[in-house]
Amino acid sequence: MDAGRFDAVVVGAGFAGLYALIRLRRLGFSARVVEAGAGVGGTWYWNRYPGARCDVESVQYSYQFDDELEQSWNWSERYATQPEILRYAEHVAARHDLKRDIDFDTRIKSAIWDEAAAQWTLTAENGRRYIGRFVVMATGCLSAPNTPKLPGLEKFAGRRFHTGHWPHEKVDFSGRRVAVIGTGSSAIQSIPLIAAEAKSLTVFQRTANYTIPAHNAPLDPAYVARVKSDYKTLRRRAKTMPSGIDFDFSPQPALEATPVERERAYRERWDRGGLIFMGAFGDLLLKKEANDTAADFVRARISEIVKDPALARTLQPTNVIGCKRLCVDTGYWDTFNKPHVKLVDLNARPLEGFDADAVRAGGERFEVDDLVLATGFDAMTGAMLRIDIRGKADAKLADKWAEGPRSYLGLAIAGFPNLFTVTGPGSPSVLTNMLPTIEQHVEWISDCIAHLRRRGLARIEADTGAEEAWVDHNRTVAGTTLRSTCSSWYVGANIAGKSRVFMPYIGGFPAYIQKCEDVVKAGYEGFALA
Ligand code: N01
Repeated sequence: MDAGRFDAVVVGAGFAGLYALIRLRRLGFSARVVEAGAGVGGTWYWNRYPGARCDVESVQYSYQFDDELEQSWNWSERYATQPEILRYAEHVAARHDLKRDIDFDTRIKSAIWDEAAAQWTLTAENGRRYIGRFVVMATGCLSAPNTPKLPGLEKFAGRRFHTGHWPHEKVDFSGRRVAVIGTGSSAIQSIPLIAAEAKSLTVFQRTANYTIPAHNAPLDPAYVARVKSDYKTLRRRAKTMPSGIDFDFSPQPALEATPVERERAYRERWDRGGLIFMGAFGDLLLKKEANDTAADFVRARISEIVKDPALARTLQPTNVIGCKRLCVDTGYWDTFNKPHVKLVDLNARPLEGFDADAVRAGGERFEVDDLVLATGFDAMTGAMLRIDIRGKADAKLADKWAEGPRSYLGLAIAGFPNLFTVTGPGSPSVLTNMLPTIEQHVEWISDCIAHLRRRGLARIEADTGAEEAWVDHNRTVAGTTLRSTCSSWYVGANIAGKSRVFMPYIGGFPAYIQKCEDVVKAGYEGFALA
């Protein structure tokens, strides 16, 4: 069943896919977006678990390409909830009349390059075939849910949920005995709300995690008016920050401050709330001794909040703070003071299996009605590799990436001509505010396709040498920070058998933008154009 022939086929209708469609249309290209879900929004379409919200402040987690949208849209809270972000995505789709060029409920299963015709054929699970001169993979970084192989999971007969693939209708936990497996961001956001409803909650923790209070609140209209009166300056400042977030970052090394100064700085940021905590000093992610001072501060807060000292100790993380993605919460630690909430440390009591009505760990049976898997994603590469992507000489992307992803700038892959990745591995992506990063990539990609048209060229491909050099550079930069040192999804450690490679580019958004611009100025250096 032929869906048609397009200048570009875009896979995914999250924020990246929506903006790609807008840009390609504006440049006069024919484009089709193919989306597995029944609506737009990508990660915000799927992650509907209780408490899901963005940990980047709402005035910054928004598009900046559309001045009128920026002025007219009103976020209600400091950190937007999933339903509000989804409404925003829907609003953008309606405002730019995008849905007429999106095929929903259509999951792409393969993408095959035809060298002679210089085009891609994408085939969906429902049999629809799309021909595109270019493919834009807007498949997201955290969009392939990970259900680990837990022993005997299939025996569990109660209700089972995954935070990354949550039902559309409200899940009612009242009167139920609930188990949550995992203590990452999704668990930390959902646990307080599940606990508020459930008869009992048992949390199964493998690695204790750091979280900073959000201090979420309705947005002050005077603050919003100030932001809107000079949005451009805020956006410009944000682009000078490694994270792409207008952020109060102190370059002062923690180890040069006195203990009193450090305590004051951490306290002030803890009271303000959010990811900004890690901006207290410049060396927190560079030196273990510096990092320890911030980690000690958070461990002390856990001891203060959690009444039972033994429980507090089990909840205290021992690894580097900020090595795994820092979490932002509302009432997480305090939830463990509730008499109906229990913590099971899987290190002391390993997970043994499941019965129809129970989780078994450390020789004990924990009877539950509902099981919530907050076990994360096959990050950065999972969504791409769940598609059978074949480039020149029928080479499989899965083979090329068997030892970890290899990509030039996280934008293009040698051997896979005319295929672009938005926020792909090797780009700043998940280490930044995703919205500006997505916009920068989509603009680079669409400008590139327009450049090829102007020059009458049909094909672009990353050079193997340039890709190699970029992968090496990524590895070198990653090696300078503590972030590459722990078992996180950044390095693929959460997926059995996945190669351990630090996947996002950690050199910072400004350096990355500069590199992308230099490549263009030098005539698409590192690419072969034909
Ligand atoms: O997933 P995670 P997530 N047995 O991978 C545990 C973004 N996000 O969905 O740490 C037992 O962080 C695992 O344990 P361990 C954000 O970037 C953003 O929470 O591997 N446990 C861990 O505790 C975030 O980082 C927001 O030892 C197992 C948990 O499951 C990313 O998405 C909100 C296990 C998985 O945590 C992923 O977050 C939510 C096993 N076999 C998510 N396998 C915002 O605020 C895994 N675990 C924007």
